[in-house]
Amino acid sequence: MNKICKLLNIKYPLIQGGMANIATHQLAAAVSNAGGLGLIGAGGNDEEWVREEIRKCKALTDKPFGVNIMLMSPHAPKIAQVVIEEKVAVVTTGAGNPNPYIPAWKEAGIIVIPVVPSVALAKRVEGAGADAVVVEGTEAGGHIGELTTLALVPQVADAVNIPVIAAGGIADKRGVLAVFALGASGVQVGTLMLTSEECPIHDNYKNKIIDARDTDTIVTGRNTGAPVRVLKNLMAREYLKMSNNGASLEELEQLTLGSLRKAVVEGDLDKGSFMAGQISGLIKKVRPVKEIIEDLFIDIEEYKNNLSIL
Ligand code: TUI
Repeated sequence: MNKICKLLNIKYPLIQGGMANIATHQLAAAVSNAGGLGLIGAGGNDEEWVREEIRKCKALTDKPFGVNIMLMSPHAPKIAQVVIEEKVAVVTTGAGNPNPYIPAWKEAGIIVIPVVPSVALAKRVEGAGADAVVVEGTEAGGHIGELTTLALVPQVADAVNIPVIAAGGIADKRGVLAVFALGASGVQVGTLMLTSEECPIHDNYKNKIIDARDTDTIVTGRNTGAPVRVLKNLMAREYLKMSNNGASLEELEQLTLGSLRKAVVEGDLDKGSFMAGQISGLIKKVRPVKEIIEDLFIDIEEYKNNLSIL
């Protein structure tokens, strides 16, 4: 049996990305009900919002699900406590080093899976007691590291003994097979789930991904230390101008999270920040979560056996 399926008690070795302002209880429950691991993305929300989302998710599924904690958020310390109080099965973290929280989570019996952008952080979280790591390449949407999935996954797989889940650039069977060949035992998908029927965001956001070409994403904030991949639009160009003119990290973070909300809720094509990965160009239609997940894994062994190399 697959290591990730066993660790998480799920049918398919798939985690949904913990996308800020997007991954609400509706999406998380749909993914868990379809046999993956759904995540509630805490993003910049406070601990009471997260508590409510956890309770709403429990009402929609009896399958395991998790919470993603965005560590740059000022609410992260309190959310770290709420996941313990609400007995969440799995915690994933992003945008920082989760080590200070890991002992308390392990004490509470929570499965801890940090998202890491480097070998160094993968080793550090393994040493602190993480159960697995999500290794996210720079192809991903949102806040990203420097290395590609192709280069990073095998290096982390060789450097740690815990299971590796690959993220960044995966949206079909070929992507799944590729990262398994690199040493991953599971996948995390974000952009692909953004385009699911159950994802509770404005249709303009989904359509912008469906319409995107391979070259339609851009990275803002590379020179401020908070690189964020988004679909190209007026907002992205404005952001680049502001950061080139020396705006502070805090100002830019405010701008990003505020404009992410504009994209998600209002579908504002000019002022919204449409976080999405480089694989957007591969995604051609909005489908139900169950269909998306089954399409990734059903008959994958046969697909693998048909690969011809030499
Ligand atoms: O976290 C993500 N993706 C995100 S978070 C987000 S909300 C946001 N908005 C504006 C600015 C910043 C965040 C949107 N998308 N993915 C996981 C991820 N984690 N990518 C990169 C990292 C990361 C980076 C540095 C993890 C750890 C890290 O460690 C630094 C340290 O302290 O050692």
